Amino acid sequence: MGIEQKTQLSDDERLKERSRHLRGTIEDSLADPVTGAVSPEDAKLLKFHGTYQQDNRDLRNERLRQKLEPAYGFMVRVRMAGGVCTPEQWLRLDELACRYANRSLRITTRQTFQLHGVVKRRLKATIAGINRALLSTIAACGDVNRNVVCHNNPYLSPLHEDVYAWSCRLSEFLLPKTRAYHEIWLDEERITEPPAEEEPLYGRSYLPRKFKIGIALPPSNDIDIFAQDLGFIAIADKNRLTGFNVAVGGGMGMSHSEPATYPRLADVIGFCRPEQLLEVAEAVVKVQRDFGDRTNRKHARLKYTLDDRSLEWFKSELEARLGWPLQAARPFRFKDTGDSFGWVRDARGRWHLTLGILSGRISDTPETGWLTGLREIAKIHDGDFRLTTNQNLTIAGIAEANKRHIEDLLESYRIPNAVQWGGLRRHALSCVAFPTCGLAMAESERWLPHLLTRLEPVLKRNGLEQDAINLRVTGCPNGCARPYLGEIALVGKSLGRYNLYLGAGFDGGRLNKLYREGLMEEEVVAVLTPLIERYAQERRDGEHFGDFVIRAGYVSAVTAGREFHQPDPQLLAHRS
Ligand code: SRM
Ligand code: SF4
Repeated sequence: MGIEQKTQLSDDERLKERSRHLRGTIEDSLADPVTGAVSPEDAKLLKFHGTYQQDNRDLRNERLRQKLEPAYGFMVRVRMAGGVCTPEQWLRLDELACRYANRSLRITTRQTFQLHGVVKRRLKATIAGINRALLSTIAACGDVNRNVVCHNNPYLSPLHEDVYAWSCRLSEFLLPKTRAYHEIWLDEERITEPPAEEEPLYGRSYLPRKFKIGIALPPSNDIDIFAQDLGFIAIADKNRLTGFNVAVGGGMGMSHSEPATYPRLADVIGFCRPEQLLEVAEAVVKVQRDFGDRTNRKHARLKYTLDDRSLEWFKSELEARLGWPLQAARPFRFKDTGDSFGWVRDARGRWHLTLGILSGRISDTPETGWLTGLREIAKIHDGDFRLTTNQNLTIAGIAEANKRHIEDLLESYRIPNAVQWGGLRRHALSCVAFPTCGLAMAESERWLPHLLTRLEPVLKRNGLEQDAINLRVTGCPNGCARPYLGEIALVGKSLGRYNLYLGAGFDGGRLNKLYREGLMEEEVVAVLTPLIERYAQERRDGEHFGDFVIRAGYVSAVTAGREFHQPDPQLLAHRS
């Protein structure tokens, strides 16, 4: 870190540095009975422990009016590499969700669970309970490597299995080493002055910002490899893993009207052998640790380090640290970013069922018994559960003898079969947003069902009901449902208003472009209807919606993150 950077360190950097490896005053904050909140500094440190302080935004104004403090609750995020858990772990999480949270499990876009609405006095019991289930929450959030995501069903072939095993190794390898987590949540003996070497990789200040890694297995790009800070693309020869292409510098987050912030897709910089994967990951993390911007958190992700210093610089810095050059990247091709639903049988005769769960929300409603139904399935299932980064779920490794029983349970609890859904619904993602997300500007998860109900008839009228079009909705521009990779994306601007983006690649290889600003639901439907009609009439054989809107001149193709906010010549021509 240069002297100049050191003197201008952001407040968060100073906090991390003096936090004694993430201890801060969290224990005092938790013990304070006067408030349901923790101190602002501890709220920041808690993220590294896998939990966010939030307040119920539906109640915020009313509580303010009544001069009450906000209805604080904590979101707890589980770290679960590759999104895999056993039936016993499922049952334990379900129990914690019902006892301490809001009776719901939420599958995230990074293949894990979140619990919402845990009050402060229950937080320790919740996190300890997750650990008792042999899961953890450490490093699920914070300026460290987060949950490593990976293609979801390792049983499908030995290759899938290999790739999953690497995601687990990576996740373990990059874990913070601080004992703070064990002291605070698991009652391990306290260290008053932790030694500097407690955190050999991350040091006292951890990373400048969050860091995300994923492993993809072509032709599926279900994990959106190009949205990761660091992506590994598995390369195989005759179903045997030969190594990984290395992709760096992806990220989605941006702010409206701040062109210095933008989504960016990762660049493929070379290839490494499987046994080199951990070394490469460590070196990439260290380059970002040492060169990432610690003065401005809005400019601190790896994507900006790369764009500021150049890809060539990054590659040579990386190779200098490795002491060997990456090999030339190997050819690969992605087909799509979606999940395949329904039943599949593997070579060993075990069954796998992928269920579509709108926005990943598992709770009981008058229509569907998602939570209870899956609980009953977990009680009899002898395989495991695999979450997808598209917020869906595979019940994996079902024994032949159990298949019928599971089918009956799905039917009794009216759990829908996504095979019968339309193509848009099957490819829809939305972030959490209201009422828990403190950054939401508009509804997302709660709006998606309404939006689908409005758009599906338009698609049906045009004979496109079964066509796969990927739709992403978020309540703000931070990009939690990776909206800038949606062929159609709606990004919240203010309550009830959204920016409409069009034209991402169906294979996850191209960003979309702003088409209209500040639309209300009616306007979204009105603007999309003629585009959908034209697509139905004029599309070429196999042409995806995202490609069509570019060929038809609605938006220009974005070829680099830095171009994302540039005025669109197509749009200007369209308007004049
Ligand atoms: Fe996210 C912040 C939810 C995946 C980019 N994200 C948040 C917070 C914690 C809001 C906050 O900081 O107070 C949200 C909590 C909402 C709630 O009530 O639960 C939140 N993010 C989510 C989840 C749950 C969305 C979902 O509906 O599934 C996803 C949890 C993933 C996980 O299990 O780890 C989630 N977030 C993502 C992704 C997608 C991904 O990683 O593949 C992105 C875009 C990729 C990226 O990181 O660039 C993403 N979240 C952000 C950002 C913008 C970061 C940036 O570089 O600008 C923020 C805001 C921030 O960090 O300042 C954010
Ligand atoms: Fe919240 Fe915005 Fe992320 Fe949605 S995209 S969960 S509104 S931070």
